[in-house]
Amino acid sequence: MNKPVELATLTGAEAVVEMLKAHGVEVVFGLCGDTSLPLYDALARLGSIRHILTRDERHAAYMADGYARLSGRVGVCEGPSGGGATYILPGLVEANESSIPVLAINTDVSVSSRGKFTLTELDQRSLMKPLTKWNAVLDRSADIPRTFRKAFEAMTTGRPGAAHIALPFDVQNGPVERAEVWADPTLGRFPSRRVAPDPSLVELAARLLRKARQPLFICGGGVVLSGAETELLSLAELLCAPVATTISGKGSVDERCAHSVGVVGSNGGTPETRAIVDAADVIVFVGCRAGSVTTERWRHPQAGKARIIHIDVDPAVPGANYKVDVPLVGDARLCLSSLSEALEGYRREGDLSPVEAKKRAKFDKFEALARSDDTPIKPERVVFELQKNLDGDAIVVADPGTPCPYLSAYYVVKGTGRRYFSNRAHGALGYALAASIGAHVARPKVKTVAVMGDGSFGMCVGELETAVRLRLPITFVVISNAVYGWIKAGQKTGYEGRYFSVDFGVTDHARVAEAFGVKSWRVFDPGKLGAVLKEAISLPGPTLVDVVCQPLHEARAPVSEWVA
Ligand SMILES: Cc1ncc(C[n+]2csc(CCOP(=O)(O)OP(=O)(O)O)c2C)c(N)n1
Repeated sequence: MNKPVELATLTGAEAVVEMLKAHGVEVVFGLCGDTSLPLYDALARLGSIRHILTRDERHAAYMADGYARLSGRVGVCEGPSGGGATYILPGLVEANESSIPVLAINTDVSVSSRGKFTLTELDQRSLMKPLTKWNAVLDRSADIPRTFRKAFEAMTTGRPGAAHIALPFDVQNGPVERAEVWADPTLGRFPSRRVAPDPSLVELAARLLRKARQPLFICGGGVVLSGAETELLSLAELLCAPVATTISGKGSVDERCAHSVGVVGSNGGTPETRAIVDAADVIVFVGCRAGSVTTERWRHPQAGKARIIHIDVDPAVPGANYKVDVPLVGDARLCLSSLSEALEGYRREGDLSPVEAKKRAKFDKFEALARSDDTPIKPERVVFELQKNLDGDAIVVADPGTPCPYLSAYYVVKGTGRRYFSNRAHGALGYALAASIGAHVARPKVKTVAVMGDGSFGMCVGELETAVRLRLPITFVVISNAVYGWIKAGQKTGYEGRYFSVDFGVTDHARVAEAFGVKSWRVFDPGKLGAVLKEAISLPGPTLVDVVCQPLHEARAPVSEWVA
């Protein structure tokens, strides 16, 4: 029970709420528990922070992640001790590895109950340490203000990431001096406290770019995170350079523009986009880890074939995968604008028509399949009909399986900034539904769509209740094929079609969703898909379209090959 407190002091739980407010937090996603009762009472009494009750903590973290990606603010989620901590973990890991600032608070057993086999007791410090950018277990209520200040600073400066705070029951009830409750509100948004690159390295990079015959940008999530889209386009124009992206980098450049190559790599890239990478003699990676997927296991670009300039806010990234000619460590926006300044007076005469020709070839192949009336419905048709029926400002969230590679390759992002995303760090199935809820909360005026496989549906279906309870006008699209299709396709290409334990039973996802109160359709006929999507997208509440789709092992691979 909360004891009466003196005016100059707050309870620990009240101080937590005030510290969140001081950092500009407006919404918290989470799920209640015994150890969280003081925190819930403080949230109820102190008002102003909206609490979105979720149906499991994993999805609370995914919602916070989607919210952060769209709002530019720290996403906050919470859960109780024990299972609440182990369940919140997957979402925190994804956010941390994807450089998204998410703060998870798990309440905990009392400090005074530690080591007594107390129900739900767990070593939260050790559990979270390797998987977050920063974490702490509170032992005294007096430490609450500085612990929260440190968490926000860690999450939003440098490479953004996730933080975790364990908040014991008795710490929530102890006293905190009101005067200690203060914050720098700019740390509630990201990136905060941007850092500029070393000017001598900027000069070196500019010198290399002046000599480039065919420069190319490969942009990861860092461009959108930094809000560096304008600076990127100016530099690309100056150099007459094509701009390719990773999946997380979609939104770095308007994909309709002449500079845009689209997505490269083994999950969304095509032979045409690969050819553009292979043609470059100077590659500028921007906010991109040059990981296995983007580079098709470090084969495109081939080591030593192109000179490399690598821009990243994390000093550990340049040089991790390629011998780098110039590492530029700093905020992407500041690095790109410094490079433009260093290139003042220079303009490369170039020709983007080969890029245009490759893009045309890629989309010609796509459109031939997208217009097919074959059943089961081809994945290309789903992308095509979605593209036709969505406004350019819509937000699309894709799960792994069929959705991510097909949408990454062929869904054209019109405009810049975050309009399309997927969980590219760990690629856990069942992310998109919850992340779309967070995204919608952050940007309620635009249409949000989540596209998932039926494997993913099985892992997130419970949150349909949340969408119905909150009457969220999100459209969920299920690619229904009764198989873990991506893996079956891997068995086809890599193991001579020895299919093993990848097929599961058919579910009518529309009927399941109807039972939750979601207006739903099950579509077999490709000719009807467009009209159904149009209606589903236009309705004011949650809708679900279950599309009976061709499985990946029978489809034309959207990717150059399957690589692990
Ligand atoms: C939590 C989790 N477990 C396993 C995997 C490995 N995995 C990657 S894709 C995939 C199959 C996806 O199946 P589904 O969602 O039905 O989509 P489909 O590939 O059939 O379109 C699996 C099992 C994963 N990504 N995440």
